Amino acid sequence: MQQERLRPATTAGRQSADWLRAAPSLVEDVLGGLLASPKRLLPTYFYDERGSQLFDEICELPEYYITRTETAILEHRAAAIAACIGPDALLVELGSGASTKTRLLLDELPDLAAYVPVDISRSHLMAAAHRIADAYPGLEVLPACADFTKPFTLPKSRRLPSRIVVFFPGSTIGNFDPPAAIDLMKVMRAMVTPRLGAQGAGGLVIGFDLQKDPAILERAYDDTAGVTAEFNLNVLRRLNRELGANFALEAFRHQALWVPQAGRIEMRLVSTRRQKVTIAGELISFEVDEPIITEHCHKYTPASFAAQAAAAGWAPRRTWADARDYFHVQYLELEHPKTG
Ligand code: AVI
Repeated sequence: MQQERLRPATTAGRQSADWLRAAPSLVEDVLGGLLASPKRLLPTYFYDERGSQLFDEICELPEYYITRTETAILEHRAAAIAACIGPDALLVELGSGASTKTRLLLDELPDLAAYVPVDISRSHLMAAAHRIADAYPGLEVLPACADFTKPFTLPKSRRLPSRIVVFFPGSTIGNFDPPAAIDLMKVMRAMVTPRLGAQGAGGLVIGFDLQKDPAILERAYDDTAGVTAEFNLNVLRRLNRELGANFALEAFRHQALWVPQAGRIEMRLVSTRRQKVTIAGELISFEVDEPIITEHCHKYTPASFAAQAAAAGWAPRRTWADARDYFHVQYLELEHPKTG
């Protein structure tokens, strides 16, 4: 983990999905995934420069209700959420990206001990941290460049915090399969256990998407303008460029499929013909209609999310929903605050 003090940065900010860039070894992961059955690619690989732009466009699409809905909840409920966070807290945002939604909370938290945006992309992290520091002159901003799926050291604030609260919006938790999501929520639990002078038991403010009419879900991931299809196919373009692969993009089609038994949307790239592709010297064969699974987007019921949270030691305390009950923002506390 590298800790950063603020210094000038120029790159424009983005939405909060930079954590997905944390790829240890592209060749090994890609070959391992494509030689497996079914074939898989990590969603990590979506987020090259173009993929990041396309994700920003997705967030604005009429069919992609997630960003808009969560933002509306935060706009309306910021004061109540801030009351749960309480005075003098250290607020840690995971995968902070442009820290756009965070401002809604910061507006209601004038006495925060410090704000710690955490992101894997240093340029985006520093640019966003600067903008926040400029907009909130009294706030100590302590950006941390880290892969938040692994434990890392939290920076120390000048003022002693009363407690540590993690903010994890965007339904990014849904991109983790249940065991990995539980592990991540355990990492969050460890993050908020009393330390750095913080005496009080910590908390978590998290956004998660709910199960709903499959047609609405499938449209959110297969929009009429074809932006999500382009976002999905862009991963093959990236492999062609970075690994010298020879994917013919026109020989794959985008698919977003609701899988009810798993409670998730599966994004896939489906081979439209029998073909062979060379990647880093390896030949990969595709049958007609054979898919590569590129992303899982889990959708929860209130009970399924509570069960996942409980498995990681978290108990829900307050929940805020939109009028259609499409999305929840939830405040949780540790079930056993003393042991963390
Ligand atoms: C980043 N993540 C929360 C998005 C989602 O909805 O699962 C990624 C995405 N994939 C396709 N559209 C958006």
